[in-house]
Amino acid sequence: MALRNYSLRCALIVLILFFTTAPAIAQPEEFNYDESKVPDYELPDPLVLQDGQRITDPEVWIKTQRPYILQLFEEHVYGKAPAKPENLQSELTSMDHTALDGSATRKQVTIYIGEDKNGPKMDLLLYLPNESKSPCPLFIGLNFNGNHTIHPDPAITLSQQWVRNNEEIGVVDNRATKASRGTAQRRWPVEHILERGYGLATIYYGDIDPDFDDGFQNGVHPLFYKPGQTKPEADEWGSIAAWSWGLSRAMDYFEMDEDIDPKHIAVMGHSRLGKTALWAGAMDQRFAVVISNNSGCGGAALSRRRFGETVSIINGYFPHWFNDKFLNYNDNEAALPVDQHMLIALIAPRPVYVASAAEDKWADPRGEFLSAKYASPVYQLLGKDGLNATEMPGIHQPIMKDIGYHIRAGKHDVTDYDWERYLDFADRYLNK
Ligand code: GTR
Repeated sequence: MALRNYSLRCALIVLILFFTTAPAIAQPEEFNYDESKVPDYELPDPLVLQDGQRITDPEVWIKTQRPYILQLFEEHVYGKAPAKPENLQSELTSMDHTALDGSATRKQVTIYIGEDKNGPKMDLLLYLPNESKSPCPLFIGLNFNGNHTIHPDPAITLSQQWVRNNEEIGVVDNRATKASRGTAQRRWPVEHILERGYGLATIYYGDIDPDFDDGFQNGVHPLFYKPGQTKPEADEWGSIAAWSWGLSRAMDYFEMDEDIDPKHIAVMGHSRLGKTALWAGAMDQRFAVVISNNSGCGGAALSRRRFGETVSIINGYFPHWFNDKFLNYNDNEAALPVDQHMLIALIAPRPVYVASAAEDKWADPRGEFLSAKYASPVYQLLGKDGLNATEMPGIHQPIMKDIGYHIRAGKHDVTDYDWERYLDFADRYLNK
């Protein structure tokens, strides 16, 4: 990693702790919130081939350009992840048809990544609505602090994994306690999602890779090292790619569970997990709908705008999120062969929803909107609408096209307003 200086590293650890425990994100010095100071920039055009020719045939996008752009993101941004392991095993650890006052079936499933059951594993929590069609469509989203935080339901297994210390949510010595139960329920309107006819699946993202920079010694990465390898190569997967890869492993499970309709799955994520949802949706076309909530830099926001969080800031705070090649673009965004509108374009023609929050300037709401806008020509080539808007809409004026977008009032967060839009958006495609 780029940061070898001890005191710099200590300062960063303090900052990371602050950033990841504070309810709202504070910003460091040296960032720009002034639209008039956004530098001039030129975006790579997703519909121009390497030889300069413009694509007019959807087949050329599908067969040539899409794989090429996907590989650029793998190589320069998120890193290459391994294929699906052959030895993936899952085990139903509990099932209750009378959960949530009888409205839901709760399943808990452990997905073992390698052969060794003491090695990395993901605990998947599922709530499926009893009163709706089966197999059911569902939302999957990774959570920040353990499955037990999304609902006070005492039957949810309390995570035993490393969790970032935070007394406010009952985490002591990096372990969850009973006081952690339900502490994130405000962000997960479980009953309402079920009432609307969807199941909900969630996994603690730290099951896949604990979110701190340990040189990739824990989590899933070491399982895939070649003999003698001790960390990913410069173009191999960082943590975001690993979390996304974990979502695909959950999808592998959905394909085997008769109660779930694997063709009608929406992947949703907030902030770093919104970045993750976008990358999962780009990599894995089995996700039918992709939702990015306040994903910002390295998510929906255009890197070249350098508004709020920049590539060098994010690589400085979170050196493990992207691959090492992404460090080449610190304060050097123009050299990137991609920008984030191309990430959204990779999801085409599947519906994607980008959501911003007005006070979340760190995530550059306008940059998130512009990505959605500049991805639209690819949707149009494939016979879809794209965003179908040239100007940024006002607050609480959602756009519900094949690319959806809204900006709501308030801070960096997931609110009921956001979920209501996602459910409406999903109804257009998943629950007909
Ligand atoms: C911040 C980071 C953002 C966003 C956020 C989060 O510290 O700068 O890119 O990912 O964390 O995930 O909550």
